[in-house]
Amino acid sequence: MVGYKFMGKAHSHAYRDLPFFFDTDVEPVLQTLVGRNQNAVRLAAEKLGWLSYETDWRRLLERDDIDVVDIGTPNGSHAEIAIAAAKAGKHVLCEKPLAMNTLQAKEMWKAAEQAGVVHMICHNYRFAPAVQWAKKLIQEGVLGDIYHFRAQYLQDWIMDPQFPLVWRMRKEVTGSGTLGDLMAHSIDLARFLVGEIREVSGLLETFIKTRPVGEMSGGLEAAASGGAVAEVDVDDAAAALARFENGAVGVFEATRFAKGNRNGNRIEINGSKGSIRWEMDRMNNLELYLENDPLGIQGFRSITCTEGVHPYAGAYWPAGHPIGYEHTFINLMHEFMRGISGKGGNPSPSFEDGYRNQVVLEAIEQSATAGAKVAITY
Ligand code: 4PW
Repeated sequence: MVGYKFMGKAHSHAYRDLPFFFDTDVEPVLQTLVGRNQNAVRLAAEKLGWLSYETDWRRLLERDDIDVVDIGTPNGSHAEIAIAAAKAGKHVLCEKPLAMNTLQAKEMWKAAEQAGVVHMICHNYRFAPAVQWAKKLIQEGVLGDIYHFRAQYLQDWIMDPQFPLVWRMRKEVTGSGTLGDLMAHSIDLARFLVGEIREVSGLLETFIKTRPVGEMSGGLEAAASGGAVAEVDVDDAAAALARFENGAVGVFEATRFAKGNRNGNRIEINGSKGSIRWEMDRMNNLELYLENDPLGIQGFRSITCTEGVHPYAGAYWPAGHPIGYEHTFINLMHEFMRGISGKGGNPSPSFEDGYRNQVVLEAIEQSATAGAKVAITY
């Protein structure tokens, strides 16, 4: 695993807990954790349960005892690590967004395919049982024809103008701001639940133009490093309108400036026969409205997706006992391990999904710059 902060912790935990809940032919061994700062990576390796640590990811590639490379680094280094790992015959899991641009993303996908390794991008939210259940209902036609997809991904952690300019706000390291960090998840949910997007109109805004330079100090906390101030060159907020190939329309909103919304990841889908709503704050619940319910008792019902029948839910606790954010990663890693064990082909979301997602992100950016809608071609 390369990287040991927020995502490094989430992934390490998922690998450790995976065999606890799922029977699997392939069991993860937490072999080596990689980070540039020797002291910090040593401490992280101890805390997160890794057998050893390294300061250069390239050393992993020569080793026969490494089968998988998991990339939880800032976005700018994803492509180099993933391509080298795939060429060395390692299966690769990579954090989102897959790359800095579509060119890199395609190279990553092609390199993984050509090497014949298993590849996945870490869009964990689609692994909430309620989201998987929504997919099943849509596939079975329960909602009828889909007209609308609506998504909001709202956070508020950088609203203080003194909040430092960390890597998530530096274009050369991150590619984009809320667009790639947050809206990428909504695009993944849209593609998973509704289908491919064929056209977008985008809008990007940066509210705070300069910030003191600093580093992440924890999950989403930061510390300023000296008095320097620098320009913010990524978006603080992003919005997009979309047309899907199946005729549905989409409205997407992502921001780090929605006071009170800590990790407000929400979707609503409206079809000819019903609607669904899901939000991360109540991740085990799926709201469902069906037009065929008898008059007088029609309304959104809240399905608690903690029964054995709900995807992944049965692997954890007896019916009715909820799971959380960390379990979305465990479910994803379970699919990754199944892929490695040769079951069910390459799992989704794959690097191809990451590439297609990146195409949409790039089109939104182009549209925002040009002030015109952009057609999507893959
Ligand atoms: O899933 C989210 C992200 O993609 C996380 O909750 C935080 O915000 C960390 O990065 C983004």
